[in-house]
Amino acid sequence: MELNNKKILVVGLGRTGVATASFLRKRGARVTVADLAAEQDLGEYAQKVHEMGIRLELGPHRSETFNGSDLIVLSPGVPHNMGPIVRAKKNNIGVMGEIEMAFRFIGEPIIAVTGTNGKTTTTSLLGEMLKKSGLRVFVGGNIGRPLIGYPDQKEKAEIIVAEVSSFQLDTIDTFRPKIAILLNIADDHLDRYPDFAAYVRSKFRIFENQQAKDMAILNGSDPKMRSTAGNIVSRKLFFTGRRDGEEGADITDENILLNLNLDTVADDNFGSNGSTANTKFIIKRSDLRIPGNHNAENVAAASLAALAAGGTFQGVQSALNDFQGLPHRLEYITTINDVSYFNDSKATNIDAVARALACFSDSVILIMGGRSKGGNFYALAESVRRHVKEIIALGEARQDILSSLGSVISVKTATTMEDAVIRATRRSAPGNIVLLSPACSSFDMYNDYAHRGAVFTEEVKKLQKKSA
Ligand code: UMA
Repeated sequence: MELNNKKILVVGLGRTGVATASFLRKRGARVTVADLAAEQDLGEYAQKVHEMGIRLELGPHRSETFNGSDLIVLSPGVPHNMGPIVRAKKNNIGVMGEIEMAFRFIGEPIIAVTGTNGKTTTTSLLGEMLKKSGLRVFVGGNIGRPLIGYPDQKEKAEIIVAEVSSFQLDTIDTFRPKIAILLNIADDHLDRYPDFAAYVRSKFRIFENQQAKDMAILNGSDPKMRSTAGNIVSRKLFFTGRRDGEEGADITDENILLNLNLDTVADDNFGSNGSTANTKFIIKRSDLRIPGNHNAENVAAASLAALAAGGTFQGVQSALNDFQGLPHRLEYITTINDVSYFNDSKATNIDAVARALACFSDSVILIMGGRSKGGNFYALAESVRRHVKEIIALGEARQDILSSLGSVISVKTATTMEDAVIRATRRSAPGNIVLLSPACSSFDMYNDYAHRGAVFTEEVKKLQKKSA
């Protein structure tokens, strides 16, 4: 793809915008970066673009700029169907997302991971399994490290592991992962998609350019995946809900049993791990350091992909022995007066909260809320009835939570995280759990989910000091 001297517009100036602008600049493109925000809100990103001597166009997007470009590259946070982009497409101006651009400059095989929940955990774990198998790996994508940064990286990898979001899949064209994992699909991002069906279609695009010798790793218990699997041309493995004669994994209360034909997996793009056909491996769930059935699924999917990509079972096992989970995902903070505090700030949709609650047998005081993404909070009624003692509702969605779940359980509202943590603590008894698991995005009160999780943790630590 020729970029030299091309007039290219990068839309959105976050991590992706900076990395894309730098990539294009190095290849001689004439780059402009456009962002809706004001300079003071773009902080170090604006500074980096200035340092590269790249033109920055801030404020409302201008159709003249879009229409006057040879190519437009979108950041994931920029809706691909907004007016100026639709008009530019009508004028035959090429539009692609950052992962599509990156794919065209990456020769190494890519394993892509998507799903509503568990993407980052599975991506990180898979990266570790391959590294522990002695392979050189680049882990990036939606995980926070744009894929477009890889081609200019000095140390070359043997395999790329990329977390991809539905937003990123909306703007692909030829993106073809050798192995694609779809973990699960539940209500999310309904503030950006017209309906759930559109979101599901977006997720399935991860398989659309795969060929017969590529591999799809799917959730066999999900009827949506079962019914769509027939349209996927690549080889299919089911990491749960495997049926007789299928390759994949079986998850029992005690074990994860992996069952795949390894000798046919390795092709010229992946190394061979020297194993033979119909190989079976057993992972003991008691060895896992991340809790819950949802994490067993993440482990099963990552293990299948690692073995298929030339990793070793020793590498898989060694990564599992060390992997303690990621911050803001059911992260244990501390125990005060026999009440345990967990930060699950990354649970930004309803399904993620249900998965978190299912991990606790003790009564939970649940702090939830933030900016609603259009989901229906009442969908939590059953898990709330089973696991929750009281809800403390916070942020813009607090009244919505109160009216949706107030008939199921006691719901109190709070205005700040400090207030929420204090109220939750007052309501707790020895043996209870205080869990922040919001079911909402954080942007009404915080920069992002990590900021929200950090504020929660700080408030819990303050309490701990007081009680010491
Ligand atoms: N903007 C415009 N015009 C618009 C919309 C937005 O100019 O119409 C501007 C905003 O003013 C802002 C910029 O776009 O300045 C932000 O772009 P961005 O959100 O793409 O920011 P990045 O920092 O590049 O982050 C993106 C992903 N963000 C989103 O998908 C919303 C990050 O995922 C990802 O880690 C990063 O690229 C690196 O690949 C975050 C995320 O929340 C963590 N992802 C969602 C999820 O996991 O559920 C999908």
